Amino acid sequence: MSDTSVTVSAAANIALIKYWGKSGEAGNQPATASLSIGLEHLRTTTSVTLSGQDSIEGLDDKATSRLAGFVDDFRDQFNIRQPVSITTENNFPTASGLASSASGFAAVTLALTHLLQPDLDDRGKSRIARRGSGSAARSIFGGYVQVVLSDDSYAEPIMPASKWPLDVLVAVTQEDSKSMGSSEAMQLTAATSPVYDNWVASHAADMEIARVAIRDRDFLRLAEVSEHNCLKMHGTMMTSRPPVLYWKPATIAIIHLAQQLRAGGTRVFFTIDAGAQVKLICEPNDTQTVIRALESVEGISRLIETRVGGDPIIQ
Ligand code: 2P0
Repeated sequence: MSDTSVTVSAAANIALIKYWGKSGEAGNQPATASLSIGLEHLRTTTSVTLSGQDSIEGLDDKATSRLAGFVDDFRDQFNIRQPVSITTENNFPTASGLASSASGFAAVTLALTHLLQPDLDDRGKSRIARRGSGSAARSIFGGYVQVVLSDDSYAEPIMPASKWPLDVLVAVTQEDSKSMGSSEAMQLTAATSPVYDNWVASHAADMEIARVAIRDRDFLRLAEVSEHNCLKMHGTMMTSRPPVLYWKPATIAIIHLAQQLRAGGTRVFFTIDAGAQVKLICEPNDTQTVIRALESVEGISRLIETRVGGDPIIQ
């Protein structure tokens, strides 16, 4: 770390209570709150150096222009003109429902604010990251995190990972890019699904149940509300016109497996974001049982093992 250069590692997160839908066009203002867990080992590492001219390395053309727009927006907000060189790298597959935009925009936000706006508080950083991607507001923090809805929504930590260490398995069932990006799919859902309004209206109740379950470390309660909220989000997507259907056969097979395992006493539940991958949240004593059970499922190309965590690291 120096006054002119910084490297930041920020982690991906997965929402147990989902953000799906925006309340306005600008700044990714979410229509719903959300509650997430940080993923300790799925990270974006971003270096920012103050330089004579802007440059971005490590991303494809589409992601590069999205990041360039974000950097311009950041400078406009704070009336800064300083050019920056950015290099960025993910240690997990991008654009397949593994939330690379969350860790990516959180990492660049933390690096830019460190160098150019060092007095900004965590809430301010979270708001900036949200402008890059709604889910990035949450990756400013590790552990258990919630988004608070306001005129300028932001995330805040609700419990550190150390207070309730859970394991997370990511079953990759699709290696290529998902069929439709999140922003476009959200817009389509809000405009055409007949159950979208109900999704928004019933959201606060799910948030409250999840918050209490986390406070009480009540695994079964968190499992029930998380699976319900996930299926409700996907039901809302699937009833759009045209439908947004991300799942693969293996996605459904893992849903059944998780429910069977839990009925037999194994502490596991599933969640699925905008993609085909299934994330399984397990109590550490049961993780090996879940891994063995997954061996019988066809169509899993990779299993990533991680745990709740993901505090950002500034070097
Ligand atoms: C979430 N997802 O809460 C939800 C659940 C996917 C399903 O946030 O348009 O990349 O950049 O704000 O954050 C993925 O969407 O969307 C997402 P934008 P983002 O994690």
